[in-house]
Amino acid sequence: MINSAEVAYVNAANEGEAVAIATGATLGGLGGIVMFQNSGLGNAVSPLTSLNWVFQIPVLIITTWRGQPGGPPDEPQHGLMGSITEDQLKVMEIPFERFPRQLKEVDSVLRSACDHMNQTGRPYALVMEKGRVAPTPLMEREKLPRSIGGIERAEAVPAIFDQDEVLCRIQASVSGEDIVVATAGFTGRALYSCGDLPNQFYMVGSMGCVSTFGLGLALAQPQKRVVVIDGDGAFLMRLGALAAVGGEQPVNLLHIVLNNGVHDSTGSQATLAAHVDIPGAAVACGYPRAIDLVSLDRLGDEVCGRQPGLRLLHLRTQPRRDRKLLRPSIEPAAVARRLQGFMGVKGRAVLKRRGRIESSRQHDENVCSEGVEWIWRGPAYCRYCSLGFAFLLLNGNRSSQANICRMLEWL
Ligand SMILES: Cc1ncc(C[n+]2csc(CCOP(=O)(O)OP(=O)(O)O)c2C)c(N)n1
Repeated sequence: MINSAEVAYVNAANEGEAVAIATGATLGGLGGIVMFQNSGLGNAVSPLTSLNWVFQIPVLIITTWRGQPGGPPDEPQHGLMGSITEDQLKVMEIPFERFPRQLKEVDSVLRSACDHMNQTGRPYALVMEKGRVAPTPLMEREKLPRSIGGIERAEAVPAIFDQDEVLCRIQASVSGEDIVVATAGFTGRALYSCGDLPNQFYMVGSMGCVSTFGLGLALAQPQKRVVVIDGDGAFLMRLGALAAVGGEQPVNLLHIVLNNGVHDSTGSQATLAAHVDIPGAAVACGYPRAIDLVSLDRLGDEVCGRQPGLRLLHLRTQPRRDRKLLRPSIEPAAVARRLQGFMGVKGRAVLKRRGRIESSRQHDENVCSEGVEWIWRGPAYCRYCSLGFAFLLLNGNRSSQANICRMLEWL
């Protein structure tokens, strides 16, 4: 799968982030599959229980079975996890079966998986015993060039904004075509209070997964921009997410971090943000640009400007005075279906063969979304225009294309 040109393989630093990316991709219309060693099943529990289950967004999980009882001898660290792998899946209400032993079994296994995912909207797992797949050399993946951007530091003393004002400004500044995803706790509820819209997604749990979920959505929906609103506590909870997002550099993702220095939603305990350079961390993880914002007007400009290029906006906000925020009256699963309707995605589980190659072919008219002429030259991946596996060549010259695309990021 990692080598396949038909699969958009995304690397994650943590199994939970992998689940969140695949979940965003599934919601956006691609079939999300997650592969990991069973040692990492625990890392995936938060999104599996409070994102997939709640919003009814299925992913297919392929987990190895190290430490399988009765299986070949294994290392001590796999013993307990090996013996509880099946129970963990059962407790999370994730049906599973063994990973197929022979090619001829694959169709029926996938049929059971798809039937379950389509009927329930929830994940299905394949548990892979040792020796089920043959070793295969991995192809070298194209490496992204180091980011050429940088950090824009606040020249003035950073203002401390009111969260409601910030969220309502973001809502007013996005285009009607953008998708807005808000992190767990007060942020989603406050965005809902600014106005409930079909392009909005309120995370209710899976703290720390908002940017990776947004990454999956952004990859699945290259024509739309995804605006992710994060909290400092959530951002710090899964710092590995930065590396996953920075590794892909989706040009249609805008990551906004509202830093109030506390876990406001759960009693205002301090986060560790006071000694963390949030924009610096983003740029260190591959974000081309990160900005410390000191004015709401600049926020509006940044949000409504349609400059391509992954960027992070960092704002300081006050802990809330009004703590009696309404919870969305719309159920999470209905929010997910509504967003799918907004994106024109049908059905819940879309485990059909549709990867970036197909989505990039939407651009097969010699003009990329940024208006640059290009020539289809077979499968590869343009990092600059987020056109999926389209390898862009301008006048047959790869580097001039890359430069033009880079310039476009800065327009
Ligand atoms: C894995 C996980 N741990 C804890 C929680 C409970 N929780 C929900 S929101 C929240 C605080 C989030 O803090 P932050 O991101 O700084 O946002 P703020 O509450 O300040 O708006 C916590 C701890 C959760 N939903 N998931």
